[in-house]
Amino acid sequence: MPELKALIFDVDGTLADTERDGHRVAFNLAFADAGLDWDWTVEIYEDLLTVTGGKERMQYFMDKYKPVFDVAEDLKSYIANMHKAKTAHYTDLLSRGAIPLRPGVERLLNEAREKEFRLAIATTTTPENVSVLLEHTLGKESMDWFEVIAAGDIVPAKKPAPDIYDYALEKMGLNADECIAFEDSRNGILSSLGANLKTIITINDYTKNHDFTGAAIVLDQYGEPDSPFTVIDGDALGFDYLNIEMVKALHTA
Ligand code: XBP
Ligand code: MG
Repeated sequence: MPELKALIFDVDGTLADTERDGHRVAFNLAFADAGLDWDWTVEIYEDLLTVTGGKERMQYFMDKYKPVFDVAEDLKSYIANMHKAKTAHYTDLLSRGAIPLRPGVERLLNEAREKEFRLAIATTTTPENVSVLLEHTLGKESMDWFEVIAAGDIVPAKKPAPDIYDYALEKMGLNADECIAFEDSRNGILSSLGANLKTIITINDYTKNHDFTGAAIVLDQYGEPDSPFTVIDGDALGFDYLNIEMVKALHTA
């Protein structure tokens, strides 16, 4: 196995728990702006999360839950406009500090930078959403920590397709076996494994029952030196919080 050179992170659910109290809330605010009484409850949103991409998710919702809903204009541009409003609400929420990073994320990123690992992001969310999260958690300069931020419509086929990871690898000029991916969901791991990347999973409330076959390890969180992770599946190789030594060991294992 070649030496580990880069860490590639998913954003939603992995860096931060953005779905329930961020994206979901922003979708509902955009629906209200448009005069719609649609309410994406915490429960319905679990089903909606089977589709990645906000525009694609709205289309799926209409097809499944509002089959008689009709708009005068072109449906694609109707969805695109409503999605713009959703992004505005989401960035507004996050710029007010609504969502923190998950435990251990900041520590792991700092350690990776100290040890000169290369960093990238591979996500289906809109680029502005990544910037606002990073700026309001790690500071403005953290945008420069990631040499590639592969996000949103930059590739036509979103996760579970491997395209977004393939894109990040190509931009970095690295092979999959020189990198490791960090994910939280079934669609995420299908995408990263599809790009031949070893993948470390941290679960959250929405993804705790997902199938993570093929993961290097499944954890509840990265943990901190004084607050260990719980192993959901796999061998933690004697570690009790995720640091670079453990990431390297999982990459070689
Ligand atoms: C993230 C998503 C995104 C966000 C919404 O999935 O599915 O669609 O929920 O973002 P992953 P946009 O973590 O697997 O990348 O509304 O900006 O599309
Ligand atoms: Mg995710």
